[in-house]
Amino acid sequence: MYTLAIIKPDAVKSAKTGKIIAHLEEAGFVIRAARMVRLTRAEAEAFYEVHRERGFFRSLVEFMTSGPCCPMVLEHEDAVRYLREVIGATDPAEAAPGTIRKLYAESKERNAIHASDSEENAAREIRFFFTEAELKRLWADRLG
Ligand code: 3AN
Repeated sequence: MYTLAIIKPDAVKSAKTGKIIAHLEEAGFVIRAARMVRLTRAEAEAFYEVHRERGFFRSLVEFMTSGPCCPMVLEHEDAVRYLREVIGATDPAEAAPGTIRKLYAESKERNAIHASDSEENAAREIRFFFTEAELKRLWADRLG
C-alpha cells in the first residue's frame, strides 16, 4: 500500500531532508518516487482545497510556496496509518517522542512533513505530483 509524504519547505530550508528520508527508510518505508518541487500559489491552493475555509489557509499557502518541498510516494503495509504514526501529531508540542514532527517541526504550521490522512486522499495526492506512467516506469524491469 502507498501513501504520499511531503517534506515541507521549513525542513528543506533547514537541511533536514536527508535526516527525514533516513528516518522514513529506517521505519521501513520504501521510497517509490521523490522529487524536489516549488509549488505555485494555484497548486498549493488546490492541494489544500479542503482547508480553504480555515483561518490558517492563506498563511499555509504562503508557507507551502515559500521554497522547495519534496513530495514522495512511500510504500509500506498499512502505509497511510503507519506514516501518520511515524510523523506524529500536527502540533509538534503534542507529537510523541521520536516522531518526525517532534524531532524536526518548528510549529503547528511549519511542521516539517505532510502525510495523506486517508486511502482516498493518498490516491488523489499521489496523482497530484506523479503520473501513473512515471510510477510504473520507475520500477519496471528493475534489477534485484
Ligand atoms: P496534518 O498535516 O497533521 O494532517 P491538517 O490536515 O489538519 O494536519 O492540516 C494541514 C496543514 O495545515 C498542517 N500540516 C499545518 O501545516 C497546517 N495547519 C493545521 N492546523 C493549523 C493551525 N491551527 N494553525 C496553522 N497551521 C495549521
